[in-house]
Amino acid sequence: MNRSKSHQLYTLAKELMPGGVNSAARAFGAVGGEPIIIESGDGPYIYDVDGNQYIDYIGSWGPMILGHQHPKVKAALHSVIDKGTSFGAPTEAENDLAQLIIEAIPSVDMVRMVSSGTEATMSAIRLARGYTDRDLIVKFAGNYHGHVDSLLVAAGSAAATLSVPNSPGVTAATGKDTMVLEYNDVSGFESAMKEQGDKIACVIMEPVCGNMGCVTPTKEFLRVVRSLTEKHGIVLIFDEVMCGFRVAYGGAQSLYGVTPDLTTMGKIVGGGLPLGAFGGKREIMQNILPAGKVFQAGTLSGNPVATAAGITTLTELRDNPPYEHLESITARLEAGLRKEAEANGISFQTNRVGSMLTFFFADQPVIGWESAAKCDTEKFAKYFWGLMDRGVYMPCSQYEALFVSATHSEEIIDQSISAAGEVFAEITD
Ligand code: KE4
Repeated sequence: MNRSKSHQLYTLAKELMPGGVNSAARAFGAVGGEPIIIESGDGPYIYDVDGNQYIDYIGSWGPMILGHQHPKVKAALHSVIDKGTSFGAPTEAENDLAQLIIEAIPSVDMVRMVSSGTEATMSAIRLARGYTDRDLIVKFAGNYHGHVDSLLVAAGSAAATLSVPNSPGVTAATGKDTMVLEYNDVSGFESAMKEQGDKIACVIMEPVCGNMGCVTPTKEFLRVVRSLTEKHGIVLIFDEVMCGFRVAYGGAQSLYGVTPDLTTMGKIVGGGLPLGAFGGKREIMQNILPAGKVFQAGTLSGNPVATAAGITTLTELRDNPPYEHLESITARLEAGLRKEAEANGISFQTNRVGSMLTFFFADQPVIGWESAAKCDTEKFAKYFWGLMDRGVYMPCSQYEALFVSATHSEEIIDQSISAAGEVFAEITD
C-alpha cells in the first residue's frame, strides 16, 4: 500500500509533537512502523491521507459504536453549532444527557460531566476519599483508568502489595496510597481486605477489562469484590469508560447484575466528542462541590457540542438498540478468526463480551495481567501489519480490545476473516 503522504505528515508531526501523536496509544509502539494519518471515516471504514480504505476495528478506541458519520449525530452537531459552542454556564442539554445516563445506568442517581475518562476516574477517586475520609485506594494489574497519577503504578513487592510508580513524574508519595492486586484473584483480594479493608477509600476496576486485551471477571470475583467492599464501607467504582453502553446499554453492571457505588464513563457517552462523566449514589454524589465540599470543576464540562453528540448517540442506542446485531457479527468474527487460526496451527486464545473482542497469541487462557503478559507480541505485530496491508485496521497492541460498530456487516466481517486467514498462513507457529 502506498502510504507516502502519511510518512511525510508523520515525519513533520514528530518535529511538532512528542512522538508525533497526541496520545501514546496511537504511536504504534507495540507493533513497530509508523502510524497512518487518517483523513476521514464513514460507517465501518476509515480512510488515510493516501486514499487507502480500512475496515475500522478501533472506532476511536470505543466511542464510534454507531459507526463514523452517523446521520443523526451529524444532524445534531450541525444544528447545535448554529447556537454557539460553549458558554461556561448551564444549558438544558446537560439536563437531557444527565437524565439519559441516570435512566440507563443502574448505579447512577446523580451524575457530573467532565471532558475525558481520565477526569472522570480522577474525580471519582477524590470523591471516594472525601466521602470516606480514608486515603488508601485499590486497583488491579492490567486495568487502565486514564493517566491519573495515583493510578499510574505497578504492583510493588508481593508482600506489601503497595505499588511503585510506573511513569517518571509520578512520585513515590503519590503511589504509596495505591494498592495493586491481581484481577480475578479472589483469595488475594480477600486477604488484602482482611488486612487493610477499613483503611481503604475505594476499589476501582474495569468490570469488563479492555486494557490488557479483553478480560472478563469471574462471577465469584465480582461477588466477592462487591460483598467485601460493602462490608468494609469501601466505595466500589466500576470504570465503565470503555464497557459502558458498549457491552449493554446499561453497561457491564446491568449485564452482570452487580451494582457499584460509583460509575465512571467516557467514550460512547460523548458520541466521539470529548465528554466523560462520573455518577452514583445520591448520598455520595452530594459531596461534590458546590453541593458538598469535594472540589471538582471544568471549563468545558457538559459542553453543548459534546452533549449534543452524547444525547443523540445514547438516544439512538436506547431506541434502536444494536446489541443483538453487534453480538451476532462479533461472534461471527471470533468464530472465523478461531477457525482460520486453527487451520494454520496458531496457538491462540480469544476473549469476548458483546462487540469487545481480543485475539491473543497465547497458549493458555488469559484471565489477568500475569497470563496476558505471556502473549507473543511479536506474532501480534506481524498479524497487525499483515491485516493493515490488507485493509483491516486492528488495535495496534495485543493489550487492547477491538471494537465492532453497528455499521459492520456480515460481508465486512467475512472479508476480515479471509484476510486474517492469509495472514495466519504467513505467521504460522
Ligand atoms: P480517556 O482519558 O482516554 O478519555 O479515558 C481514560 C480511560 C479510562 N478508563 C478506561 C477503562 C479506559 O479504557 C480509558 C482509555 N482507554 C484508552 C484505550 N485503551 C484510550 C486510548 C488512548 O489513550 O488514546
